[in-house]
Amino acid sequence: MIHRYEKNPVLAAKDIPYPATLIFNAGVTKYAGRYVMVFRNDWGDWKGGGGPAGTNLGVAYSEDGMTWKAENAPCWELETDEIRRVYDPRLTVIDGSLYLCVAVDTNHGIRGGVVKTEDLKHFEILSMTAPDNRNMVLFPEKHDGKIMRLERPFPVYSRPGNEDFDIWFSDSPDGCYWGNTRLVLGAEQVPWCNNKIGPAAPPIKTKAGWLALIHVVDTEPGRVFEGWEKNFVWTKRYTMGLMLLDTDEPWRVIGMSKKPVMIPETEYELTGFRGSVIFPGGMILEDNGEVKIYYGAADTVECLATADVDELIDLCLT
Ligand code: BMA
Repeated sequence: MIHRYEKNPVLAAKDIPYPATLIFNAGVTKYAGRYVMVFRNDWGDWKGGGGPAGTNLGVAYSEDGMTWKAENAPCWELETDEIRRVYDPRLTVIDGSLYLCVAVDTNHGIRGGVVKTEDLKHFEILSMTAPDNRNMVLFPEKHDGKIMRLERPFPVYSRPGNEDFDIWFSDSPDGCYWGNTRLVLGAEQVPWCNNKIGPAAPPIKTKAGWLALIHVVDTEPGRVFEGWEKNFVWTKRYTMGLMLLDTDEPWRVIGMSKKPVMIPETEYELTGFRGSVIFPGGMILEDNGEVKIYYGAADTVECLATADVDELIDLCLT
């Protein structure tokens, strides 16, 4: 039902005309007549087990969503006395304006940033959540005049298990002030999850409701995956799931895939900085009903898969 693009990955370090090592977890949308991708670039000697020299965001453009060309320089690198880096961008166009949600590592925790840009050169941070929160995505339409988002705070003291992190909803009149916060989906509601879940790509509007990708994490005692980090044993598997949200009350789940929609299987998903990771960040619905899904694979390269929108909806409802 999900078809991996035969020329995967669509973007990798070799395609980037500046220092680049891990190219992954991109946001993708259509903006100003083109496909636009903003990707995460962790550069430095990762394969030797060293740490990152830095993380920046880069931009690539495409005419068909399959063949991408990166710009000559990174588009955004944010480092201040307090902020260490921005990463894992998700893109949404609302009323003709381009927004990014980013994860922001700070000296006092991980925060979710909502950012507006017109040209992908200048970035205005509209708001940042309190820590810890990330994996935020915006809906492409306002509801009752409000911008809507899904987000994934990560409470460490108050959940009984190990990283039982859930998906939440909130909305805002302006992108600055957020409220109306509601639980959308608990990690325990996803049958194949025994760790955490998070929003993946910004939802797309369908006749059946808002179709939203999620990432779902599972672990098993003794199961270890490929990883490049020295002195760190990587044990988590990241799979892809789907949920369907009510059109008028988008915090209400009306359907969900009962099994993973995509599991790491190919060499480029199993092998890399962190093997067995599929981390979707972009989803585009084409006029003919094809859905393009963009995902980071093994935290190392950016990949594409396609599916039929009606089949994805069926997966949520059966
Ligand atoms: C999450 C984030 C993502 C990453 C994933 C798998 O916690 O750090 O950026 O892709 O882990 O390593």
